[in-house]
Amino acid sequence: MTKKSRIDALVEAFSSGRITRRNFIKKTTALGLSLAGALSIVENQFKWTREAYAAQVDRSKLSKKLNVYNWSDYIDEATIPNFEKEFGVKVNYDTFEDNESMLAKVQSGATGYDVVYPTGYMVEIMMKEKLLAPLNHANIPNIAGVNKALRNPPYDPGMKYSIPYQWGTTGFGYNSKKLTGKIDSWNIFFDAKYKGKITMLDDVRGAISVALKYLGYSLNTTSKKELMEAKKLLMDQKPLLKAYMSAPVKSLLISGEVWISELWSGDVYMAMEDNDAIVYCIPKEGCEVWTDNMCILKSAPHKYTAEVWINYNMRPAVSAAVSNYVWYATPLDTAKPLIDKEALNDPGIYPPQAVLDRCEFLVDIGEATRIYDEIWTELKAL
Ligand code: N2P
Repeated sequence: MTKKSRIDALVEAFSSGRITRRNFIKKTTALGLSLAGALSIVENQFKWTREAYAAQVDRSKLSKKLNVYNWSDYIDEATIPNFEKEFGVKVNYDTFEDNESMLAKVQSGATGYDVVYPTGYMVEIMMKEKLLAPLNHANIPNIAGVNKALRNPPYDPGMKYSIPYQWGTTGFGYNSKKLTGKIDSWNIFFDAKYKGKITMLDDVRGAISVALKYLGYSLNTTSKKELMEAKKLLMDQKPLLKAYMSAPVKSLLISGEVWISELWSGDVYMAMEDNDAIVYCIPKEGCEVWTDNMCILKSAPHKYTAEVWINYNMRPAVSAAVSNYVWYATPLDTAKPLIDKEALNDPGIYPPQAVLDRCEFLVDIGEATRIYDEIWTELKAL
């Protein structure tokens, strides 16, 4: 490789966030580029983002308040206070634990919510139900920082109604002091020796996905036969479960009361902060990979302020602060240089492509939703 092409490769690595600004300067100057030269490349790469941040907010159009409905444990402590201080807008912040209950609440009518955070398949459902407002990208210039691979998701090509907030996987957390031997499969969820120590997500698609992946099926199957097999497996599993429980299970994992939990990547890493025996696993059979998205409801009372909120959340420093706090992955190339190296280099948080290839995004399964719902109702009633 010539010096020039090595420098070009570094420019590419820097602009896509694979190496930090500091490393970029160190490596290019080691290759003989002058410091001024390296700095001007850095400047250029970030010119468009700087211009984007400077996009003027029309303060006269801001509302006094903004109503935000997000997943629990999914924001940095400073995100809201900083926004309130900078824009003089009071943020009313409510949380939910699963997509379906968020949808039910929104469908129930006048919630007053402006911004909601559905997972990709739920964006699809909410678009079909005409619950979302199109986004005015002119008010969200930081959209330019979204990673190429995430700009045209199948449920919303071009991000017309949804902008990725964070992404992650739905594998499991386990207590490595209690479980011995090789742990790399969903099989432990069906092992009677862990009776009473297992939890699954309290969420229809999340729970059924485990059985489908364990059986080698797609987690978007609409085959009645495959779904009935999954149902049988889950019915037999139910006596082994401590509970169906989502984000709140973290405290039980930390205390050691629960040893095995189907759970989202970042939530497992949050639990790890308080108990270093906890390990996150993306099982060999594969699992769900997802993006959660910022969307504005069609019924939003404060649409412009909602766009200002979304744009604020897409500032590299704001997005990176969230990721660094909740251990999920940022969808923004522009935020990557600000992500803690410990997280960036952790394959449980930013899995290598070969691992992602085993994972699937959920899609809206249309008519088959009824079968999933029936299975779920029976399981919960058992
Ligand atoms: C954060 C919840 C992540 C949601 N606590 C999974 N889609």
